[in-house]
Amino acid sequence: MAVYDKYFLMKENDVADYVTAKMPDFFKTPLALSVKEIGDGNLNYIFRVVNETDGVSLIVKQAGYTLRISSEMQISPERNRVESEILLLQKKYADGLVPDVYQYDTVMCVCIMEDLSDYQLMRYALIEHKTFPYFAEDITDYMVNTLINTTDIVMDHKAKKELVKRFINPELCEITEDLVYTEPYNDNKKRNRVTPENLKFVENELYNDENLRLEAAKLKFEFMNNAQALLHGDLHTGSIFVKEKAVGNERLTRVFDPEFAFYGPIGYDAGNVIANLFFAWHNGNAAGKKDFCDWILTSAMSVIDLFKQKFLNVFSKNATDVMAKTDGFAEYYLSSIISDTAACTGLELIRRTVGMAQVKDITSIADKKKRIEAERVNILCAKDCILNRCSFKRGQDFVDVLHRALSRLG
Ligand code: SR1
Ligand code: MG
Repeated sequence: MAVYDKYFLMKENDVADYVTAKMPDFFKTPLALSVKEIGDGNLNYIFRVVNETDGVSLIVKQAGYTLRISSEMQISPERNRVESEILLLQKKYADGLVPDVYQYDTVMCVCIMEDLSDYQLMRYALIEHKTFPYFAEDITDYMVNTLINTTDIVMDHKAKKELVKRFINPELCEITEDLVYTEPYNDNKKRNRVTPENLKFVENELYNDENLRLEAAKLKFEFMNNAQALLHGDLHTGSIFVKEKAVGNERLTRVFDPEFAFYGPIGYDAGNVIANLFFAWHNGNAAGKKDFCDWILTSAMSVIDLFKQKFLNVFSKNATDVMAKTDGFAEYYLSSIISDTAACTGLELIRRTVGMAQVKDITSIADKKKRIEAERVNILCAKDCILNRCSFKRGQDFVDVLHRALSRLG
């Protein structure tokens, strides 16, 4: 039997042997393992392994040296270790909201984890215009518990610095620094993908707007230097599973894929959630799904308002830092998170509209005119979020900004 003491990138027909060697007691005999590669993300290979005898299954996730999205992009597969350790840590803070990790292997860069195939990827569910009434509750539980509990507000400062060190994640951060905080404002690596009919609009509104570029530059250095909390780092709707009906007391929302995790500004995670709800709104709007669009906006508003409410609760229960407990500090700290959230909503809206990694919610809008308009609204809305970030205080402000952009386009 192979010992797997040297890395190689597995193909479907390598995985059954690997799993049998690594987890000999997981499956009952007789073994009839079927393996299918089901990944459709930008980076890794995901194998679903099912024992056809009784339907018991698991997921094998392996990182390669090059990315799926581009063989020219090389990144250490060590990201698999980051992801596995983060999921184990997050289970402590947000049990039931992340997949269980069974084991990980730092030689083969593999994580073996719970199969969540009875859930649906949230982005795809939203493209089918399904609604999830519990989403705002669940995602704010996840955000508040994983974020504030890893800050200096709650943690012993030396223990927190150990986590900063352990999850420094420079290569994955560099992708974000390039794709989110740099290229959308100048196309310096010529990797942007702009819809031809919007080229002039993008040049005027993004590439030639010096004021916007200055604000994006300030935010980039905030991202790189504000080690506030242990972020998910890529909290879009393609990193979230959802289902409509729970079995037993399971949660309807599960957050996975935290390989971009590092210590950064909390608003980065929160802004990703809001922007990706807006993408789904555009998809629903283009299809004339009014109820769906209303639900999206109500959810975006609730995400902000519930986050604020829960944040203050956890703060008052868990804060340990003596100075942080000073009257008024929690509100001051939270208000800067909400401004960062507005800014990061804007950054995500822009980068998914003109950058290298786009989202199906927008690219699958078949009506050309509607897609062009959706892209323009994203850009106008994003600029408002970035340039006026300090005026964002509550959920309603995040709904108003989308309406302002829609009315500016006429
Ligand atoms: C090169 S990776 C492109 C994008 O995919 C990931 O999900 C991140 O969002 C990253 O920016
Ligand atoms: Mg991902």
